[in-house]
Amino acid sequence: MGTQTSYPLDVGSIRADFPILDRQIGGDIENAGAGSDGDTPLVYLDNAATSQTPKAVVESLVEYYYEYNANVHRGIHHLSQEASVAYEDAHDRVAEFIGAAGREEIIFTKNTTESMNLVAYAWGLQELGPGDTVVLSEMEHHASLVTWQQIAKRTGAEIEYIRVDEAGYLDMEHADELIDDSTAMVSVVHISNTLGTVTPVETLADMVHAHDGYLFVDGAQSAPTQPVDVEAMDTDFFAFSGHKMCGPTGIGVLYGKESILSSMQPYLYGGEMIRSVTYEDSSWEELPWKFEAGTPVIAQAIGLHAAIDYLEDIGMDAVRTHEAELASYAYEELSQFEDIEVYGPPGTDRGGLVAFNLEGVHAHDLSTILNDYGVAIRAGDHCTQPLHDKLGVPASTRASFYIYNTREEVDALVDAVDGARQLFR
Ligand code: 7TS
Repeated sequence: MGTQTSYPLDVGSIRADFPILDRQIGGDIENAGAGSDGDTPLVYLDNAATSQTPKAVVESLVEYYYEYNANVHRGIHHLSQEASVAYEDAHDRVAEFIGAAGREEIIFTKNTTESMNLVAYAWGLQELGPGDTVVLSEMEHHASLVTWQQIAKRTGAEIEYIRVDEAGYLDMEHADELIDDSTAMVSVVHISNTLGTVTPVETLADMVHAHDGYLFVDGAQSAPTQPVDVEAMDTDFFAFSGHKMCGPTGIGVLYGKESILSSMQPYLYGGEMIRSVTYEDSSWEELPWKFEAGTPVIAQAIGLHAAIDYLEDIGMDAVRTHEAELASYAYEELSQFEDIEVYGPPGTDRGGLVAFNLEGVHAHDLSTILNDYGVAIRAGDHCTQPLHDKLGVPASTRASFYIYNTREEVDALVDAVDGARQLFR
């Protein structure tokens, strides 16, 4: 196995920013309690589910709570002013990070799932009806698939699925057939969290705009791992989660083109999102506040700002190169075993994750053995049940990589998988 270590980024110093990576863990999942230690070094390969948090982000949260914790927008006092400025700055920072025009196009939500529900409810319920289609792909996460299914049921719209071919690529000829004048929305995952496939979203934007429909790109796996430019992509909506990109849990982002967001009704009603209220009626605040009802995710937004600073300091191009190298190395190494099936396209033009199955062994059993080796991966359907049905398996095992992972950790994964193979044979 190769152990050559030339990285596009300084993994050694990055790892020092993540104290959790020094943990030694125990093999006994059933009896694991918080902080329970063992003697096996942690190999954390579950980054597509959630990434670890660097000191700089934790410190930004501590600073907020210790020094300027206050509610935003309403206080005329000093702390509220500081918190408000930091909260608004976080919108600006996110806008800059993804190439949006400004803070009016950046709405903070709880996560990618809520960003999708916001558009599905606020735009979908208002705009969709019988005769309209919503075009998804066969590799959508449930966050998109389930949400659009429900909105379609309520509005009489129809869902259509763009095929994923044998190799794991989106069938763009099929996309061209499906997208027509009835298409009101194309909602696709940017990088599949199961196959690692990268969707050609620019082409889909052209296709759907030619028919006056909209494009929603699920960036949950792309925003953390590669440079994103929503204007170059020409997408109408884009969503992602802070917790998959070194940020805290509890914050997601919805980007929307200002012209579309302006015409949409609010999703949640209450304080903070109104301009004026009488006993008879109410009017709405400007963007993005119209969509941020109630006390917003202040600490989380400050944490996300720090996470973006951290990632951009490393450089998103370097993050992408690192991810692609580790994923293609893992893909090649795992493919060498004749009893292992690896899913999704090979090569480096893919996301930083690899899903696979060991013949005759359930993914959950495999993951239990891997845990004995200290290797943390995800086993299950990864919220892509219909895609697993299509692959003909109930579940898969998935290793996903991030900035602090090394080739040695890929070797540890492959050794552990090999150990499991011997055990089960
Ligand atoms: N879309 C994609 C492509 C995802 O990978 C996920 C989370 C979501 C949407 C939803 O994100 P959330 O932050 O709202 O939960 N994916 C995974 C995963 O693959 N394992 O755990 C969560």
